[in-house]
Amino acid sequence: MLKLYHWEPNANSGKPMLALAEKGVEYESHYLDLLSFDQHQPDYLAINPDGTIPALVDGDRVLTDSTPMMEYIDAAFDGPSLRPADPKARWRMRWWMRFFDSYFAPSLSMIGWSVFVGPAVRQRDPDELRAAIQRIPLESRRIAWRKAMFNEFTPEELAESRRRVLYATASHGSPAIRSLLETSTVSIWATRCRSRSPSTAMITRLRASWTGCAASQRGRPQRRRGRWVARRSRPGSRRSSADPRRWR
Ligand SMILES: N[C@@H](CCC(=O)N[C@@H](CS)C(=O)NCC(=O)O)C(=O)O
Repeated sequence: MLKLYHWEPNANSGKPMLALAEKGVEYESHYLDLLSFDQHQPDYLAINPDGTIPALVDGDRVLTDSTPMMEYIDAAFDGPSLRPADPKARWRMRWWMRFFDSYFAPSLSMIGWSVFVGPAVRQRDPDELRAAIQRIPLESRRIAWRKAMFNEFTPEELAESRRRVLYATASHGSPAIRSLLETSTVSIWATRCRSRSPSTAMITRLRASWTGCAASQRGRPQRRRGRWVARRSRPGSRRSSADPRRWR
């Protein structure tokens, strides 16, 4: 069965999760806790040596990078087509994904690292954090984690990220972007996503399986026997076709 190694259903992990939900494809979910650095552990690096999430395993093929991963999911499996057939609309789809991956997402991500990821881990033992940084395979990620952990993003870096996020999401971008935003704003897109039942059902199910875990961490997915499983699974089981809570 298809295996997806992922974090929460947001950002890069959310992309294949939404595509799989829309296609109605079952998969085995392997949750990695990004804040526990599961993605830098040897058993996951054996799957994706970059140590980033998500990774999709289909037979003997490991697929990384969430955007081509979504295109793969759409092309490889039955179900509703997720990409437009019209060449101009397909160009626009790819334009958006490229814009998102190369411009918008890194900026949004820096803000996320600064206001959420960094503060979430910063109170831990600094030696433990430095050791965690040493285990990160990609230099660019070692730098990003160090800046997040030790609050080292400069005001200039953060200001530029905020400017880019505003430019990408507000309606006062360049004329070219404005013309795209008029018909395809991020908010219209998000609203459409939320109104689609397969996507909403996926997110609702996921959140429900972790309800009440924020304060106590109880019910939080955890690594067990080297596998990423939902804590509420039957002992020894993973989310799979044998599991009544399988994700479809
Ligand atoms: N280009 C990759 C980027 C993946 C990526 O940056 N994932 C983030 C989570 S959204 C990650 O793994 N962060 C943890 C880390 O770098 O240690 C993709 O699109 O999948």
